[in-house]
Amino acid sequence: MSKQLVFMDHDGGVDDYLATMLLLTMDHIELLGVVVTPADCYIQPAISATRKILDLMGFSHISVAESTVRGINPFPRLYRRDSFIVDHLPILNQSEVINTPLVAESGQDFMIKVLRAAPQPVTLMVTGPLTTVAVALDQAPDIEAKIEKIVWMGGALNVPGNVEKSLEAGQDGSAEWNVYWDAISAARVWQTQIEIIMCPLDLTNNVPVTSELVQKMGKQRHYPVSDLAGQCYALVIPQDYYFWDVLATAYLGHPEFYQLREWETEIITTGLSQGRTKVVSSGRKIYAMDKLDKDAFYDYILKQWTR
Ligand SMILES: [Ca+2]
Repeated sequence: MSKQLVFMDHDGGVDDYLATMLLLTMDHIELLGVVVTPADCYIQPAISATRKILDLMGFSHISVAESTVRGINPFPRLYRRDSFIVDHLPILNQSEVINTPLVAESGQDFMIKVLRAAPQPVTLMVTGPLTTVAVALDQAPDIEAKIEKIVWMGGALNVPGNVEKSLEAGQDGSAEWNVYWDAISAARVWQTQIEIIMCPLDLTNNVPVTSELVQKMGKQRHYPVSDLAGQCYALVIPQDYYFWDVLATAYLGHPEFYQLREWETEIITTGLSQGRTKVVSSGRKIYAMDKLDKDAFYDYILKQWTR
């Protein structure tokens, strides 16, 4: 059986490194490349940490690229700082050199090149804003035919967003961060015919990262992956943290854990609700991950980190 072709576009948060690691544990997936979008991170440490993770997990033949797109509403600095911490974790700094290549071209150009060269349509796994995808589509509309589907962590359909009104004046609390960073690009992707399977806050709100689960990772006593995963989760345990990017990515491993539901939606790009993914009749059809076999998901995550 041929492997499922996947291209990863993440935005450098703690959750994004874990999602990348999870993808690398899936034997039926061939990862064609990784692009980092400069959103929930500072880009240099995010690129560096990503390459070190590929090295650690034995995938240094996969190239990484730096997207040079820009968003509209920056992520809070406090979130973005985590990229420096992960890049400095001892377990990622045991070697003098980084072997995973950083390509010379921009992330958006690399995405176009990889999609054009792929022998069959590719699944885009996107765990940050859709800006790099939108810019690539604008530069090379022909790649739309090479995108099998987009699996995306983003949006809030029938629950409040996670952009806090107290942090962001001019926002009514309806937006999810990955949309809010650049709602215009999300709307651009909404204009395509590409199948979109999104993992919205509606679902992730039910799947917290618990102390119990993180401590179980320690008890598994595996090295180095379980250790790295546990350190990443330990970093975020003081805040309310959920399986966002990891939950979206696990869909590629076990779609049968999820029930999808179709919605008609539009992306609000202006005004107080900018960044909202609004359910509207005769809007753009998307699939949202709606229900989850939570026990199976938690078991799967623990199992995948035992390496
Ligand atoms: Ca992310």
